[in-house]
Amino acid sequence: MPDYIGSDPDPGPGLRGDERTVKALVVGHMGAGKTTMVDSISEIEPVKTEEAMTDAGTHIDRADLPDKTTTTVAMDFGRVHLSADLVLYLFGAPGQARFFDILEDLARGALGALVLCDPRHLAETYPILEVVEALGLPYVIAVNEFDDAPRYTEARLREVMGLDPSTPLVSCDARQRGSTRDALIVLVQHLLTTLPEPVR
Ligand SMILES: Nc1nc2c(ncn2[C@@H]2O[C@H](COP(=O)(O)OP(=O)(O)O)[C@@H](O)[C@H]2O)c(=O)[nH]1
Ligand SMILES: [Mg+2]
Repeated sequence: MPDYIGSDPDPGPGLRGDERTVKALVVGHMGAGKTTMVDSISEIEPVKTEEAMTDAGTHIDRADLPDKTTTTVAMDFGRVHLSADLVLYLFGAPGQARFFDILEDLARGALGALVLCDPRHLAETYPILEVVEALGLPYVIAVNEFDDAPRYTEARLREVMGLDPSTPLVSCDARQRGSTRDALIVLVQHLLTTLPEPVR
């Protein structure tokens, strides 16, 4: 696949009428890097719905992220051209279990999902995988390689997350545009191989 994603960082906020659009989700547990990922790749100023985390939420949300002062309460939204006439709309969906109904709403019309996870909190990905699978969305796992996170072999990651051999697994640095682009290319390639041919 040609390296179109992100090749034109400034196509402007408007879209031409002849462009085709693909909707995909970026899902993952809280702190996995969803907002960071959408920020790193979007050609438009990403729409964020971050809210300051309140004391009331500290027992529910992750208390072990002392530097994290905001959390996504509805979604992140970004846009990136996959090619001159193919546009990917990215919806970052909140990871906390109490927002799963939002995830289900966001999944309408989505062709697939990038499931982002932090290797320090692999177990937090299970409930998200359950929802993504229940929604019937094809997905790719992207392990966000945080600096101080353990580096597992692919075999170990697959075993721990119980991944089907056909599910692509990539590692990425969500802060890096090129790395995010590579992960999204794997997702789109996966969608091309899993989605049925369009009816003519
Ligand atoms: N070192 C490192 N930090 C990251 C990476 N991705 C995200 N972060 C940081 O991890 C924190 C949580 O990321 P965020 O995008 O808000 O997670 P979200 O809850 O999934 O939207 C933020 O402070 C990010 O700056 C990464 O790849 N490497
Ligand atoms: Mg977020």
